[in-house]
Order: sequence, then C-alpha cells, then structure tokens
Amino acid sequence: MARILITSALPYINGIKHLGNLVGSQLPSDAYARYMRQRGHEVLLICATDEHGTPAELAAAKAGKPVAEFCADMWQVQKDIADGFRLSFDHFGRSSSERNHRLTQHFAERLAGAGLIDEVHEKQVFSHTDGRFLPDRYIEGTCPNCGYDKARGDQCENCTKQLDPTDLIEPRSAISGSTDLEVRETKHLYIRQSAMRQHLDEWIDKQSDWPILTTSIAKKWLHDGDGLQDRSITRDLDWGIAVKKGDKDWPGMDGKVFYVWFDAPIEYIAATAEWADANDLDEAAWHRWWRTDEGADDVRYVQFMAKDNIPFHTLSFPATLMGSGEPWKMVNYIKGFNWLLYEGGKFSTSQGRGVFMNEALEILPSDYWRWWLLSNAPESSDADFTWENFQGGVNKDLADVLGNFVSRVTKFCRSKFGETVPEGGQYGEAEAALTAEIQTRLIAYEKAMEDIEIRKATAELRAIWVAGNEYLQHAEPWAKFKTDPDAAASVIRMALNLIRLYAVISRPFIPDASDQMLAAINLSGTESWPDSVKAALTALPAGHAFTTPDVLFAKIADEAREELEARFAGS
Ligand code: B3M
Ligand code: ZN
Repeated sequence: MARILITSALPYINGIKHLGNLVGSQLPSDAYARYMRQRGHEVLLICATDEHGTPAELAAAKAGKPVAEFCADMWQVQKDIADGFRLSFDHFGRSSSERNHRLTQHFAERLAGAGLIDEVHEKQVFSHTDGRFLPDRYIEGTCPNCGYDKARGDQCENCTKQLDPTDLIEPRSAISGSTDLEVRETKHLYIRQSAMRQHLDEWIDKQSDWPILTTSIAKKWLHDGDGLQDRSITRDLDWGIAVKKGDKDWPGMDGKVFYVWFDAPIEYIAATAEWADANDLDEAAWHRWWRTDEGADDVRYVQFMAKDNIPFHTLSFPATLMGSGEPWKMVNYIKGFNWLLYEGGKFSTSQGRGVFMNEALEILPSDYWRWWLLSNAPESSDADFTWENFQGGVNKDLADVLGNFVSRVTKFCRSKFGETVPEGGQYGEAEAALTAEIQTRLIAYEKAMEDIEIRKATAELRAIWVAGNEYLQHAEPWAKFKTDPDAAASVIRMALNLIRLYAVISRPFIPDASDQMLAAINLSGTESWPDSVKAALTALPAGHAFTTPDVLFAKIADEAREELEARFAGS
C-alpha cells in the first residue's frame, strides 16, 4: 500500500468555473484519487479556493459585498458545485484560512532569514482620497496610444498596449474616481528566484518521468531571455495575508499583503492542516504528508493543473519550499493540461460563452459530464467541446453501450428467470475468450491510470464495455432461451457478473452510475479493485437476488441538443 498526496490547482474565487477549468485540474484529480483509493492505497486529495488578489476585490465590489463576505459565500457555492460533480476532496479549504496566514508568514520569515528576500524601493501611485497605494490596474485614464478613455494602468483594453500607470493621460483612481494622485516611493519584497536557479534546474533535471508539457514550460522559464527573474511577492491591497515575518511586523511593509501567487500554493499545505483540524487530528497527522523528516519521504505527491499554472508549480512554489531550508515534501509528478475549447473558440466568462459548472448540473447529472470531459481530456493537445460531440459521446458510450447492456440483461433475466441470478448451463469458449480479452484490457487500463493517461484509460474502459455487448450479441440468450434455456441461463449469469465488474471498474469516472449498478445487483460497498477478472466474474453466484435498475443513461435528442446550442451561443 502506498501513500499518495494529490492536489488540484485551486479554483479562483471570483466566480463559478466553466467546464474547461473543471477538466483542467479538479475532475482528473478526482478520477485519479478514486482509482488509487479503490486499489487500496492511502490517498489524500486536497483542494481549496484561491481567494486573494485584485480579481477577488473587483468581483466583490461588483457584487456589492465586502470581500470577506463575498469569498465566504463564493466558497460555499463552489463547494456545493464540487459536491454536485462528486469531487471526492478529503478537504476543500480556503486560502484565506488562519492556517494559511500563519504558514505564509512563516515561509516569508524563513526566506528572509536565508537571505532570499530583497527589499526594493519603487515608485508607485498613491491616492490621497482612497488613502492607499493603487495597484496598476486600479488606475484608469486615457491611453496615450489610441486615446481610449478607460485604459488601465497595466494595459489598454482597446489597443492592447502594455502601459505603466504614469503613461496614462489624466489618470484617476478606479476605486473612487479621484484625480488627487501622487507618485510616491514605496517598498516591495522580491524573492530572489535567480539565486535559486541552479538548484531548480538540477531538481527539474532529476524528474525524468515528467510529461514533456511540464518540463518544457519549466525549462523555458529557466533559460529564455534573462532567465528566471526575481519576483515581487507583495502588493498594495487590503484583502490578503499581511506582510509579516512570522508573527513579527515587517518594518516599512504596513498595509501591504503578500501577492496571491505567493500564498496560493502554500495553501496546499495549509489546507492539509485544515483537514487535520477539521477531523480533530494532531499536527503529526498532516506533517506525515508534508514533512520529509516526519514520514512524507514515503509519500508520492502528484499535482494536477492547467498549463498556464505550470511555471508557478515548477519554479515559484519549489523556490519557496527549497528556500525555506526546511524539509518540506516536493512534488513528485505534475500533470498539466492543455485547453478545452468551446465550439472551436475560447470559453469566456465575461461574454458568457460556454458552459459553466452550475449550468451543466442543471442540464444533466454529473456522470454525463464526467464521462465526456474525461474521455476527451485535453492531454496531448487542446480539445473541443461541441454539443454535437457531447451528444455523440453520451448517446454512444453511455446510453447505447453501457446503459443498454445493463438494461437488456436485467430486463431479460427478470422476464425469463425472475430477479435472481439463474443457474444451469456451463461456461465455454466464448466466456473464456471474453474473460481473456477483458483481462488484457484491464491491465492496459490500469497502466494508463498509473501513468495518468486519462483518455487512454477511458478508451480501454469503453472497449471493455463494448466487449460485453459483443459477447451478448453473439451469445444471443433471447434466441437460445427457446431451445436451450440452460445455455441462456449461463450467458445471463456471465452478463450479470459483468455488470458488477463494470460497476467497480467504471467507478473512478462515473461514480453515481456505479452506485446504481451495485445497488441493483445487491452488492453495494464491494468496490475494491479486482485482482483477476476471472475471479471477479464469479462474484454473483446462481440464486443471488437483484433488482432491475431504472435507465442508467438517457439519450440526448437532436432537438434538445439544438436548443442547448442556441442557449449557450453567448452574446
Ligand atoms: N487560482 C488558477 C486559476 O484560477 C489559480 C491556481 C492556483 S494553484 C495554487 O487560473
Ligand atoms: Zn489604447
């Protein structure tokens, strides 16, 4: 039995995430965790909301709520949706937790102690009316390049030119509209990533099994241009983790908070501590996942994320951990994802283009989405969600292949033999061939899950469903029943056992359908992974009672698909 720590990138708090976000980290992390649990490993799956930074402040202002209240409400919304998708997080934390405040300040103190923090004096815009320094995007004015009058201090939205706040004509505060601004000297903290470049480079070179997508992005940041830059880790915001050294004040840093990308990955650790707190466990309980001097050496730590998050996880966060000089667990494997497109274009939150997680659950139950998204996960390249693809995948794989198999077998059995596994007849060559084929495919499926090749895994699983259908097609129990009821009985006995096997091995992807199938055949709770297919196919002996389940998966009709296409076309 191994111990596996799994983290999903933390969904940002500013709004409900779309299906592209879901398939880029949370959903595959869940399928992987479920699989590893079924195999008997000790798994800890951690996620949380990422709550700090400017976008959280802006979203709260837009919602007309104080930011703390906005984040608390939005955490609950995201938590409920995660439950709706059956994401089996052991803990879904918050980066604004007390644990994360303390840990983030602790890391800052350690990094400063190791000489890895520079205090840099910079000029920045101060607003007298607002009584604070303004982050670049909180300053608005006229673009010197195109004359657009709502350009932001970091960029003009109209002509896309990158700007400095001092470039703006007639600058004003985006908070109050005040023009009473002044450029003042202020101080920010920079983490000396450049000093850790060689260390990071060597560490990445050791990760020979990482996917190319992950290492190539890390190497690009390490070596392109001027190489790894020192990064500012502080911001002038109200909402965030106060800049302190441990619990001591940091001179000259009053009113500043840590940059959101500094504290967010630390929340992986803090959320594990939150998990221990929530379960009345002691410090050792979470240390054994994170401190290599307290047992975490034996842990395999796997991270899931979309590709734009990779630099922060291959460089910035490791720099924080290494720089602390403490024995923190470093990641063993990073699984990165490309983009999911929506009907050939981008999902867009601002334009309402695409399908958002809450909407998806209102349309169809989670298994439909889980299956389609995971069997089309954007692993080696971008993937495209279209309603037509979605309809095709659902109707074919789930309704025609799996759902139909379960319903034909149970209904036929009920009408001819009653709702118990029939006795009589003998297994022969067809059953031996089927068992052998499924065994081979199951091994390939397992290998794909070990390697976190999600699409490959779903392809093998689908092929295992198809094999059962083909077996039934050839064995024709409905025809045999008329001449040789015993032969029909043995086919149905095999088929009912296949339902149980399908319920168990499909569970990482479609947990609700798995529950339904196991309940129908009266074997709820028997979900541990089969050692051998042959043995697994004897779980239901003759005489075992079952109930005929409702339709597992309904087909999506053409009219329904067209309606959805129109509804989600965006504005
Ligand atoms: N919140 C990703 C995002 O929202 C970011 C991930 C943090 S992981 C520590 O795009
Ligand atoms: Zn412009």
